[in-house]
Amino acid sequence: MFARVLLFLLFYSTYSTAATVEYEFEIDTKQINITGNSVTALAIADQIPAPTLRAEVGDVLRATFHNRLSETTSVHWHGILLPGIQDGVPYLNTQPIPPGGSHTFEFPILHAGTYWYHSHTDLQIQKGIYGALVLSEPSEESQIQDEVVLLSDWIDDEAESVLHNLKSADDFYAFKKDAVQSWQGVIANGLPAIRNRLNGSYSRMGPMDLADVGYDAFLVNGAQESVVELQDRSSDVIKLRLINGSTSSIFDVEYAGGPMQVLAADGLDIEPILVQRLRMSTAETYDVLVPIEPGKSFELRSTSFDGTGFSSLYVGEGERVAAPTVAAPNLYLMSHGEMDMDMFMPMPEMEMQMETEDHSQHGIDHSAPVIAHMMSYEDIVSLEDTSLPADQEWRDIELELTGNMERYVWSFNGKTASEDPQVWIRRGENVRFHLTNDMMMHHPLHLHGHFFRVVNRHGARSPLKHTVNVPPMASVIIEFNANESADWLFHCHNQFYMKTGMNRVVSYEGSSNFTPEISQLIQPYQRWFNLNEFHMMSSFMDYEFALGNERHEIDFELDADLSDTFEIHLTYNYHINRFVSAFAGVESREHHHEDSHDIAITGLNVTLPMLIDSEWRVDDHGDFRLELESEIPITKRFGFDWRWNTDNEYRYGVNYRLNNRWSITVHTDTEYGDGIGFQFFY
Ligand SMILES: [Cu+2]
Repeated sequence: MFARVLLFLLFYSTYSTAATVEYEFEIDTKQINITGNSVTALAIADQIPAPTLRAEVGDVLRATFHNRLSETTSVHWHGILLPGIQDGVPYLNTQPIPPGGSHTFEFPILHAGTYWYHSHTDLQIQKGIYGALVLSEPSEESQIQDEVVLLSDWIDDEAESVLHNLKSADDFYAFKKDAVQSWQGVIANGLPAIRNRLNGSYSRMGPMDLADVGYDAFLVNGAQESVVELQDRSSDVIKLRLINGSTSSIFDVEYAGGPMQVLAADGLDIEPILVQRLRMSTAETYDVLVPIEPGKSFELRSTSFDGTGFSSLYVGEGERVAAPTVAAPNLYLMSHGEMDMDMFMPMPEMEMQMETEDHSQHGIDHSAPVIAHMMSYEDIVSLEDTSLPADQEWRDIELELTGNMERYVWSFNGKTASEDPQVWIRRGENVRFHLTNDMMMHHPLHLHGHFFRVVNRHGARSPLKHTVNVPPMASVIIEFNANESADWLFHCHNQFYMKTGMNRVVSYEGSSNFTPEISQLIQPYQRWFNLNEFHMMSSFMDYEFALGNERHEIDFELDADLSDTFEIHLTYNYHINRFVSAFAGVESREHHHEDSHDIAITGLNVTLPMLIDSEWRVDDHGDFRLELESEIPITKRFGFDWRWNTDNEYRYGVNYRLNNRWSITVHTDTEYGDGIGFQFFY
């Protein structure tokens, strides 16, 4: 009875205090200086991150944005349930905000939790358009201080040129990050590393790296180092609302003051768990309680999981206590099939944790085991039964997470969004996505407008989330109640994977508004990329040009010496899959006035085991030729490359890399002889 009265009061108070919470902001450029260079970023209300928006369940949030940029923009509300038209995906749900234009979002707040909002246009998240969204229950009044911790990644380069660089060379940033996977490194790591490399190459997988972009900095609340000042409260803990608002980073988060008690995942409360080091994938949120101590300043360190850097948040003022340094992973010893599993603290450490004094009613329960490093979702337990309605039909959808690292094209089931834009579901179904990652990169996948169950060993109490990471070579099952209508995006939240094809529109039969015209409009603004590579040698020059999208590519190659020999190729290539492309074109050549011809050519390019590129071609005289080539990184800077064909023509030589783009090269060639010079690409 008492509970019922309380419930009534709660409801009544919700009802009576319901308000319209209004925000009004401008979106404009902003000069910022993270690395020592002043660069132009994008900001909401002149702030990076954008202001934290707060509202209570039962409120109506009304937010107006004025676009002062010279490009369109948009605002998406990540992780919350709201009417589709307010979801903010340009063209699909909400019209983009044109330059000089404005847009007002207005929607009721249906549930509490930690969420965020960000641009869904191009790569604008990378330039600063993201902020926290904190929703609370109206009755919530806490003695515990509550702080937003918004993690992100920063690079001075234009986001578009980062994408171009990733398209140009699959290891473009490996050099910057000092993560070139050379044979010197393989051998230094002994037999397991050699076996790894040989196995990987044999199955045609390039050397493993965890992150593609070499960032200049990692940020917490907009800076590499931030401080939370403690308020004068009675509690000996503080609540941190962790948000991974990065563009393409995954963080390992650790607190210097002891294990964190994780209270909520992706905004929803879970059975509290103690975690020493918490892996946060792109776009996830976690609420944690951490202990505080007067006179101490504990570090919360968020390390990019490729080990290239971290941000530091100091909680409290006083004697600084650093969090441990997370050792950079040894990529040579990481096998392609390695699974990420949660690791528990060994017993002695657990006992140590248990010895610490017991905390007050708001404190942290130290009798529970501590997860040393939480990397999967197996230990997350929902507070309630999350089973889907038993009387609904099931629909199973297989989505393989596929891609081509070399060409930097990402897809589901081998098809980019432009080739296969839609997944169909029906209202009133239980929809189950079987997500299988065939690749060696992590894919944090996000479904708009729904919470889904991440099926784990806790069965009926599998947790609900809006973003789920699928690690390399792993499978994850998610399922949700199809209780919405129209169209919602499902995509990889790594913005570079998303913008190169890894997204789908989930459409409800009968209410979808998705048309081929909209499909065209929501495609990435840039689908065609060009690559130019020059060899300027003492004995010859070679120029290669490629212009390609996900599937089609025009290739041009000219090599010539300074007198009487040249060769020109012009071909059209159709990329069938990651390993095979078909081509047709022309070759024109003149060799020392003797051997000259103009021929039509056609054939296949096939990536062979050991990562050898092969070209199988016939010409219009019926002559067959097989050409093989590959590149072998000997050290970080030295590389060896070779090509040979069945006409017994060959070229081989060594390169010394000066930086990402420039190398000094020494080569010998059957047609042109020996030479020394430069190699350059852009
Ligand atoms: Cu998002």
